[in-house]
Amino acid sequence: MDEKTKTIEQEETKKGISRRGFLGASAAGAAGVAGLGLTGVMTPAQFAQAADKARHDAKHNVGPGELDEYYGFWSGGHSGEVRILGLPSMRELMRIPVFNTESATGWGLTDESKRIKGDSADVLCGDAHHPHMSMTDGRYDGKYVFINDKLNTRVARIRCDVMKTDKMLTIPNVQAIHGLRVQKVPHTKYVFCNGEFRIPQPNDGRDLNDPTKYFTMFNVIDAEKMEMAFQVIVDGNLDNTDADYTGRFAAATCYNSEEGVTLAETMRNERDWLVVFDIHSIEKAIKAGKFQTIGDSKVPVVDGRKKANSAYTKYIPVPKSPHGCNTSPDGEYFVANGKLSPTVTIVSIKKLPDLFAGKIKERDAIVGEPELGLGPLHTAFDGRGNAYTTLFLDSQIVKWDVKKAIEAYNGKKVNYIKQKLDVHYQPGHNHTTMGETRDADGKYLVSLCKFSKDRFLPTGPLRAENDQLIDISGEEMKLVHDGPTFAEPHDCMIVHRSKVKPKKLWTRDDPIFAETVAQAKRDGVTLETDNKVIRDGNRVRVYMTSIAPNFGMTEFNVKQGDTVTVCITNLDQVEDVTHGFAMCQHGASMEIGPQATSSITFKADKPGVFWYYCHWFCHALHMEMRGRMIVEKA
Ligand code: K7E
Ligand code: CUA
Repeated sequence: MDEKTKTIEQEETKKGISRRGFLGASAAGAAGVAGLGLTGVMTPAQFAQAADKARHDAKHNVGPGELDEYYGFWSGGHSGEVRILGLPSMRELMRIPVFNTESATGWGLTDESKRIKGDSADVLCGDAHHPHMSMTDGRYDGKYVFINDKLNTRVARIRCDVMKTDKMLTIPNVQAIHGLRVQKVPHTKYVFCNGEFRIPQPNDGRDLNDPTKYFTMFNVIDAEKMEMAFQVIVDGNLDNTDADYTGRFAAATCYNSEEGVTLAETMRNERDWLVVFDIHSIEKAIKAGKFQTIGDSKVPVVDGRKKANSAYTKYIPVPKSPHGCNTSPDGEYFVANGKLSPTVTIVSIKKLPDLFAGKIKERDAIVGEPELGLGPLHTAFDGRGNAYTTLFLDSQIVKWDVKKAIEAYNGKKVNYIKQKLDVHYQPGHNHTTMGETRDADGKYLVSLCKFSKDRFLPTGPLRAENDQLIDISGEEMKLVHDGPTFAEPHDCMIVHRSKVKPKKLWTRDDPIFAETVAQAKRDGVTLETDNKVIRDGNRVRVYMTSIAPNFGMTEFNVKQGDTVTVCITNLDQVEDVTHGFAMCQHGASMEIGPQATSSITFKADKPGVFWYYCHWFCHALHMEMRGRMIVEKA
């Protein structure tokens, strides 16, 4: 958009007649009429029905220019990224590169992103499963979203004020971080995440063919520092996890209690476990110095295996290879989803102190085990006492009444199943609006379906998946939207827009580029005013400003073989005016947001003239925003 359009829009906004508002109102009006189907003659009953449908559709319709009520943070599975969707429109608003490498923003290419990636700067792919927002007193606080990388055993943090990844950590001595959740109460001091695969310890070539010596661990990260706090050795393979609303307990589903290596070996037992961790007693032990370390790692490790009979863990037997682990928003229950069993298991969190005190047995903590259908994977809640479980094999969401399921377990003849809704097809995770917090509001449920089959135009052998939006505000679940997505959202979380406060511009002292600013200072460069080339042996640092439609420097000279760092400070103060820097033939490309400083380093290994240009549309003269790098023969 050019300056003129911007000014017109600003003027209109001041007068309260912006095009946005106008478009929104007229579109909603048109949709209303179309929905009523005012063609031909209708009976009063048909008319009432059409009016009802129109009202229903309008409720979920977000017209052009209108804003959504919720932000959804979607994991991008093996694409490695996180996506922001608006709900209920299900429009994709933004992509946040995390474990992937991304061309438009330069994520994984810029010096800043490499510093954030740290020891995994050279790793270019990942598998993002579980995005979860930090909380204070069991409520989203809008600060961070944490996400795991199963593929390379990492956890990353996204800062929600700028919607960029700001920290990344490789977890030591485990392989494949899967389940991830945050401590809900008193606040997110810790991020809990599961090491899934069992490996030799340390994994340095010893015990290769002796799986009896392998183990994995439950991992606890200091959320603010993004450093390891401690690890807990466990039996079996950890799958998903969640935390309670007292701050004392976390739980994890755990399969392969057989500790087998082949598929047949891992499925022998009728029951595996929900492992409960007593975070307080682990903290106490570590404070008292009662821990070990593994290999080169300095992270405190405690032994929470069954045979260690510790105060740290309890293994509650649940059927069979359980998958999802979900805490009810009233703080009463952990629900373990049966996967290979048609049941979910309800564990009373109130009974856990007695279990840890030795007053009751493991199975006594279970208060319900309703049979729901085939392949229960994940459960979500509406804050009104109902739970919604995905049935992978049945391709359904089952809505059930938690209290009645508990009554049935106690022998009462009641029907706890309220409705089964077909989804399309094979759902994995589901998630309700605000459903993993005390603020569960029961408005929408998203079903992340692994296959779309016939729901969209075919796109060759590889097809979109299908994220379906379901209205759960009434007695009945109603499917209101099909949303194609690229590989492969495992999970999402949905937060009311009032909880998220994104910035419009970068602040000059942002920690994401603090190290780049410090280097400029060492070079005697004032980033906001200087356009300078600093030579330091065969390392060359090129500092320039950008302000639409100009780079501060239209040419610079280097020598063949130089390592060149281009550092750009975007002086534009206009919202939404991002510049880019792309250097032809050098694989270098990055975003420079308004008021940000970004830098990228590459080798000038060929003599010649190389144009650089701005690749984020910024101005009517955007095409002209460019310059030459002149590389002299060595
Ligand atoms: Cu695919 Cu949570 Cu990794 Cu279930 S997970 S489906
Ligand atoms: Cu600057 Cu396009």
